[in-house]
Amino acid sequence: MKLYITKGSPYARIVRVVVLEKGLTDRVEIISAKTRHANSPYYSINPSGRVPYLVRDDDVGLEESAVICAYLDCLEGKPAFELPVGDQAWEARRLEALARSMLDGFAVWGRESRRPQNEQSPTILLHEADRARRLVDLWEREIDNPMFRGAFNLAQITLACALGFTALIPEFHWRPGHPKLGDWFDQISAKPSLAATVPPVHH
Ligand SMILES: N[C@@H](CCC(=O)N[C@@H](CS)C(=O)NCC(=O)O)C(=O)O
Repeated sequence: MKLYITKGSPYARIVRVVVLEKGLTDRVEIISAKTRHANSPYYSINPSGRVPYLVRDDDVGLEESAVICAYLDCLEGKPAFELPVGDQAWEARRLEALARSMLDGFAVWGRESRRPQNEQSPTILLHEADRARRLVDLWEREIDNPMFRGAFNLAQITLACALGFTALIPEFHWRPGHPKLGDWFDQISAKPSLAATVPPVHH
């Protein structure tokens, strides 16, 4: 199988972490794609131009990190990232969605702040900075949830990749006032699958 990524994409990182956690490195070839570039050859592979994108062994392509993660998790019939049972399933879904919501905002902010200055929208930058501040305040409370202490799960992976992406938004200083979230992030970042997929930072 082929997994198209960019090294900076936090969504692709979520899938790369699952590939490592599931021990699938021999079955999944990781390929860097050229995204956001007129006439990129990648567009003939994935017309949406987005990463992550998994081309399965039967040549069918899959978009969406959550869909690709679920596919890879079930590939060898021993899922490790399935939802827990009962009420905990809703808690897992809620927290994964909340982490993804924050990540979606960070992604917009990061993209906007990397545009040439004369193309940046001050309105978008302010909107995303405000959203980010509200959400890290919320996460400072949510991080006490037992879901973030137990076995590695997709809510944890999504949150770790969201916070990891802030290295690419140097104007966002989220650590002050959020000591529990900072401690959690430092601890989880030591996991080999996260350490191996840290986004490169160019300033
Ligand atoms: N909801 C998608 C988001 C994927 C996404 O936004 N990828 C960005 C990189 S972080 C991308 O490929 N952008 C290229 C483009 O928009 O042309 C997922 O979870 O996989």
